[in-house]
Amino acid sequence: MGMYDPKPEDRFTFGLWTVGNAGRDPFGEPVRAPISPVEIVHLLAGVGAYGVNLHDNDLVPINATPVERDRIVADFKQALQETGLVVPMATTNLFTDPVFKEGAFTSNDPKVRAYALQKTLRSIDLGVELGAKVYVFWGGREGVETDSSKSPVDALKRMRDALNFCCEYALDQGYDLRFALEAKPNEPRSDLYLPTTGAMLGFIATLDHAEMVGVNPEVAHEHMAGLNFLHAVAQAWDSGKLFHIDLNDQMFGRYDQDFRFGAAMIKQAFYLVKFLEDVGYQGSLHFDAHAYRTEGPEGVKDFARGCMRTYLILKEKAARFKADPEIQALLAEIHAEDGSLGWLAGGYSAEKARQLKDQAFDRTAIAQRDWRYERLDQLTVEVLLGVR
Ligand code: GLT
Ligand code: MN
Ligand code: MN
Repeated sequence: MGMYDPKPEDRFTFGLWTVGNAGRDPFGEPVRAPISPVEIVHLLAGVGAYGVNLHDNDLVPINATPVERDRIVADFKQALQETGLVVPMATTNLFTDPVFKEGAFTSNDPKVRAYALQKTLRSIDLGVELGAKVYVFWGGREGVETDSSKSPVDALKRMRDALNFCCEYALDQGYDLRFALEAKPNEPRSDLYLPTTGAMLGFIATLDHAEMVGVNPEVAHEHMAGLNFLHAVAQAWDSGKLFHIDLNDQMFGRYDQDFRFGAAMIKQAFYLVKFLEDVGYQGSLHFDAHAYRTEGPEGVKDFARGCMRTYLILKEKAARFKADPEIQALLAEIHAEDGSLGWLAGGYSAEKARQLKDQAFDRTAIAQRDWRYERLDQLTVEVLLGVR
């Protein structure tokens, strides 16, 4: 077993839709033969993944009869049993079918909103039946091309009503389930509501059961918005809301790329892995990406192995960063404090405010400080480039 080979305790998961992606894009037909959910489970077990996640319709086609549904689910469960793979997360497809072209929970049509809710309740049942503990909401069609079509405030109210309903349902059923909201700025709509992880965090605070709702940040989605993914993840962590994470890669300013983890912006991927390992994030490490359209069945495995391998390599680089004496000496210097302002710690008091207003600061002397971040960053790059 090589040091970068994935083990179950690494908690690496893939969606059925990721390794199962057939390579259709807006300009071209699929390039790979479809793989059945049972085959995907075996493929993932073969490359060393821990779990598999799914939308309702990745497993059960939208037109399946109840009898067909039960047979499909039974076959899938058997594959899970044979391989030891688990289903930590499930979600609803509220974006593929034409019924959702104008939105799902936020649609102007009450029938569409009710159908979206019905589909979600059924899909929650399916997810729980398969063992999922996290349920993701990605509102792929919750947005607009033209803002003359609906009020964004109404859209938020509808979204809130739907999530409150789902929370109550899960509680009513006694499900051990937490919800994770996934933001994306655009695609497939021109503008999606709640476009960033930060927006989701603000919205969650307005829900009736905020305690059971967190976020599922995705690298590509924050990068599409030109944002620093690490900072989004850190805010989610700080709020106790990092329930799940979607790992992939994406260049800024491009189409929705969903690249293999670490394929595009390696330094950002490094800081992310370092953060997740440093804080001790214990949730799934889910790869929401797909193989290049140039790839066949072997390339799909290369893609899946590559995601996990890069994570483990970056984890090892993070350990190297921490063990590097020169980096640590620089960091010690950067973070050193002389303790002279210790009296200011621990929050406000009238006395502290008075004392602070009287404190003399030698701005010129303070500004003399030389931070050495050029050296620090170069050392970081050298760790990544494998020369330290
Ligand atoms: C879709 C999307 C992803 C979401 C998935 C969950 S499906 O592929 O691009 O980012 O996480 O609905
Ligand atoms: Mn995603
Ligand atoms: Mn995505």
